[in-house]
Amino acid sequence: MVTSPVFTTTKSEEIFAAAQKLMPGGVSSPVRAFKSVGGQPIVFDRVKGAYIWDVDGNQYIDYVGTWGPAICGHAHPDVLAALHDVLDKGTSFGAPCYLENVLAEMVIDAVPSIEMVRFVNSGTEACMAVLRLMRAFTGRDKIIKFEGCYHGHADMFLVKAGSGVATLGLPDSPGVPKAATQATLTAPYNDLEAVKALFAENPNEIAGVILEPVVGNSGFIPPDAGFLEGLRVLTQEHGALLVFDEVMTGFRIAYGGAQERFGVTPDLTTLGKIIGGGLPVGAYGGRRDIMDMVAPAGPMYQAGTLSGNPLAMTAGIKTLELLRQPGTYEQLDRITKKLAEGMLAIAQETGHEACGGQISAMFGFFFNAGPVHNYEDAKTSDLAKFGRFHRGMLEQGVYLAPSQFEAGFTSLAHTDEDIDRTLEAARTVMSKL
Ligand code: KE4
Repeated sequence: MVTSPVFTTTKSEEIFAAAQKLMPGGVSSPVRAFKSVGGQPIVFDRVKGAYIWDVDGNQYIDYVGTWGPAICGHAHPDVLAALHDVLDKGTSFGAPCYLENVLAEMVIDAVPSIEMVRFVNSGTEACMAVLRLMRAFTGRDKIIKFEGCYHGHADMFLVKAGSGVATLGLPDSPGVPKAATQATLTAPYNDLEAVKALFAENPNEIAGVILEPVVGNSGFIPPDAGFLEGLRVLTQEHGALLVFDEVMTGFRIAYGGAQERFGVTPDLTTLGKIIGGGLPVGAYGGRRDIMDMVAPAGPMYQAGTLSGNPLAMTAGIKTLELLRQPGTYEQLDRITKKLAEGMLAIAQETGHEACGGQISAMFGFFFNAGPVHNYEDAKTSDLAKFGRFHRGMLEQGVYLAPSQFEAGFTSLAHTDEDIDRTLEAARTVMSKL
């Protein structure tokens, strides 16, 4: 582990200052601006395995993994080699390509709910499309989402959303017309009674319920025992669809996603991140009778110029091939458990209230006595302390998600030494927080 003798971010500062004149906030996505943790956003130069190098030459152990896709480690040699092999055949066809069949078959084989799948270019697109499909299939308009869950930035979902919306403390984004969100009902996560009440108040009007089966966008919040099962029963009782947004959890919580791990099969699932292996991909899929409504098989329209492009398919195929190797998820669970348990133990030893945990390669903790069952609980965390902790860890060569309302991600590239080094850094920082 080498960080520059004196932690300097001079080049990051120069580049970021120029970026702010060119792009709103200097970034291509808000959370990258470090608004909620303060300090100088880090400009990356290159990534490899579990590590990042910034433009000032500082090296970091990375627990963001480009927000999930780098689960096999950044710039995995097998993924890069596979891309090199197909690059000369072209980057986009805008026409059927055998590689789409290959990745589709892998997704269908892996994810319990998916009998047919449509590829798109981001998680946002996948969630937009699945919302339209829920409404098209049921003939109903209203949906239920959960406070603090994030399903991309489409208008209908920017209601008490998580991730960057929560990070920036935005009530609901300006520019979203009331008409776009008046059919979006919300309930606290893990609150089955609130969902029952919404169904009672809106009989035969709710197309479905969409949720993160393990929340990563309010910070890390797992489902309470019985919550997912309860939603499955409730939606069936009311002729509504159950949709798992597994853009973040898909192929991370288990090879078959949270639905495999928790044994609850939704009607529809959205995917993204990992299935693109670092290139832009999203997908939605589910029961064949529902997916048969999607154009041109059916009347529900959805399209995309770069959907299913050969490069993204190739990176996704190779990534899933690596993940389906025996022992993958045992390794991810072991290394992440060591990290999460170590962090909480150190917080306690150094006198800080903290709670959190991990499931497979997804983790998180709050500076909060806990327990944290939902977004309201998460918001009572000590955000200022999280900001100081984040800065301190950066200076120790550890890159954590720059927001209390994000989850952390490990990869197959993280070693025991990396975890030990991270915990040593956490002890140094927490003892001075
Ligand atoms: P994208 O449009 O960013 O590919 O996916 C949107 C999305 C949908 N559903 C879930 C559960 C998600 O976590 C996301 C995106 N996640 C954020 C991180 N919390 C992406 C990072 C960012 O917005 O910059």
